[in-house]
Amino acid sequence: MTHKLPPLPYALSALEPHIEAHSLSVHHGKHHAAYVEALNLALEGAPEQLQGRPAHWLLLNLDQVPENIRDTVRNNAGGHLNHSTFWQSMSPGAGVEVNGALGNAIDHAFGSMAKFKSDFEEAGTKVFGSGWVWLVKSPNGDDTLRILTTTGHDNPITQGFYPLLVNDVWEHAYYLQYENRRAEYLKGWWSVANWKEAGRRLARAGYQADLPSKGDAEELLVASKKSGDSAVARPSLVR
Ligand code: MN3
Repeated sequence: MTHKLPPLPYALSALEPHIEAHSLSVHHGKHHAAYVEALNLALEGAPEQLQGRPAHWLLLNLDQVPENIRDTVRNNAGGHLNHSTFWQSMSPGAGVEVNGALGNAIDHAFGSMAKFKSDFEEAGTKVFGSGWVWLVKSPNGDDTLRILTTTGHDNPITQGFYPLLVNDVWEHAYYLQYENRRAEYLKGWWSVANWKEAGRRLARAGYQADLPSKGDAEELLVASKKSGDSAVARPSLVR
C-alpha cells in the first residue's frame, strides 16, 4: 500500500477566519504531504508485510518495524494519522451545540462544557515545543473522557486511548496567522471544532473488531492495541 494524502473534507477557505486558506493550504498540502511522502520512502525497502499496513497499524506494532527505520516510521506514520484525524476534528460552522451522549460525557468528566474548553486550552498552551492536545475516551471499557497531550507526533492509540477530538499545537499549525499567540489560536478553535465527528467517534469508541484493511484514520480501531510498547512515549495525562 502506498500511503496517500487524504483530501480535505472541506474547501481551503471553509475554516476562515479562524484558519485562513493559505495557512490551511501549507499545513495540508506541504506539511501533511511531507509526512506521507517520508513514510512511503521509509517503507520502500521495508519487509513486504509492512507495506500493506495502514498508519495506525504501524504505530501499534512498531516492534515489527526494522530498527533502522523505526523512528522515521513512528514520526511520519504519526504525522499522517494525527493530521488525518485533525482535519476531521474541524468543520465549517460546526461550533454549535454539543448534544446527547457527548454533552453528557463531557459534563460528567469535566463538570461543564466551559470547564472542558478551558482545561483543553490550558493543556494545549502548556505543550512544550511541538505536539497535540486530545479529547479521548479511556481504554478498557472505561467510558471516562480525558484530555491528553502528546509531543512530536505520538498518538494516544498507542496507550489504548481512543481520540475523539484533536488540535494541532505545532507552530506550523498557527504561526502564519497567530505568530507566537498559541493561546489565541486555541481559544478561537472552538468556532471550527467538529462536535458531530466527536460524537460519532464516542458512539463507536467501544467497538471492537479486527483492524480493517483500509488504511484510513476513519477506520481506526483500538482492538489490536498493545500496551507497554517501550518504543512509544506515554502521553501526558492532564486529567
Ligand atoms: Mn500539523
